[in-house]
Formats: sequence, structure tokens, C-alpha cells
Amino acid sequence: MMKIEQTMKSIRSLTALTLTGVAMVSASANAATLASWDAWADSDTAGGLASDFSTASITTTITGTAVRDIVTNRGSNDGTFGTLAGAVSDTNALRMNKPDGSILQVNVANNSGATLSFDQLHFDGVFTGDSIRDFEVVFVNTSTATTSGLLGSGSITSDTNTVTFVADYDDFDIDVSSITLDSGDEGYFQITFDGGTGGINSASTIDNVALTTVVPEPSSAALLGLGGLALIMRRRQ
Ligand SMILES: [Ca+2]
Ligand SMILES: [Ca+2]
Ligand SMILES: [Ca+2]
Repeated sequence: MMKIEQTMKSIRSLTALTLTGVAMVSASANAATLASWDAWADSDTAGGLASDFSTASITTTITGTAVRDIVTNRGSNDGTFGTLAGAVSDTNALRMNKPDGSILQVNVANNSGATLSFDQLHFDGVFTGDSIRDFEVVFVNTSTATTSGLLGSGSITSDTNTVTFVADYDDFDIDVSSITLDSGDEGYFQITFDGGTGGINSASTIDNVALTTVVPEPSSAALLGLGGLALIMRRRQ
């Protein structure tokens, strides 16, 4: 009997310890970066701009009619993807084509073997002169041929008349947590830019792009398993 009580005591401490651990993990790590673009090391605009950082077996590129080139004398220097901490490269940014209706696509091919649950799409932006500045975001699932409703919209308000080319750009965090992508499927977040007023020689710039996913909470089945074990031990008593 003494032995069983000791075992029960150990299980109780173990359960308390595990629950503490679970609380710590879920408070600090409920989202993870899937891919990010900051240094723009890949300047292959024809083949799609590969992310500087990405998760294994998930292919992430940026393409679209708004892609003009990678410029080395511009960049967001605020150290954040949108408002998400972590961006490190002050220079190198994506210069965008000017016409209204220009599109950027953040492409995802999910070969991870598991469903992806997205969290947020982050980016920084600045416009120049009369170039494009307003945007709308939707998700297009190419595998199921479906397009989401409007996920978010906004307007870049800082321009290079008021800030230098390397400066603290505007931050955007778009909630895309309604979007999932099944294993084996492909799709893209489509950012459509607008709001240019004509003229020439002006180009908006974006930098510090990041896509995050929701990390699944420890399953309730696992927690029930611990509870169940304690219950079995109690019955044996
Ligand atoms: Ca940068
Ligand atoms: Ca930022
Ligand atoms: Ca900023």
C-alpha cells in the first residue's frame, strides 16, 4: 500500500510538472515562422523569390506582377516583420511595379505531410511619390480552385518624401488564421496593390515579409491520457 501511495505521489508531481511545462510552451510558442524575406538573397525575379528562411519540405516563393527588382540601397530598419520581432537586414528590399492592380503572391506548396494552419502574414512597406499604396489580401487555393473572402486591407502612409530609403517602414500584420492548406496542396496569399495616381519613376517598396503558422496545442487526448493513468492507479488502490 505504501508503495502505491508513493507511486501516486510521483504521478501527481509528474502531472503538475507536465502541466506547468505545457502552460509555458503554449504561452510563448503558439505561432511559428513558416517563411521570411528580409535579406532577399535570391534575386531571381523570373523564377520567383525564394524565402531567406523556410521550413523544410514547404516551398515558399514570392512572385507577381508587382515584382520589379531587388534593390540594395533600400530597406526597413525597424527590426520587425510587420510588428513581429526578428528582421535583421537593414538593406535589400523588394521594389514593386507601379500600375494599379499590381499583384504580389506569397506562394506555398505544402509537402510537409501535415495540414498547415496559417496565423499571420506580416510585411513592412513604404511608397514613393505617386506609386501604389493601398492593398487587399485574399488566399487562392490552387489545388481546390477556391478563393477566400477578403482577409485584410490597408494603406501604406509613409512615403520616401518623409522618410529615407532606409528607414522605419509602416508595419502590417494580416490575420490569416481562417486559412488552412492540406498536405500536398498549393496556394498563395494574393496582395493586390492600388492607389497610385499616375506619373513615372516611382515605385513602392516592401521588406520584412513573414508568414507564420499556428503550432497545435498539446492534444487534449495526451492530457486525458495522464489523467486516465492517475485514475487507473487510484482504482488499484
Ligand atoms: Ca531587408
Ligand atoms: Ca516592421
Ligand atoms: Ca515600422
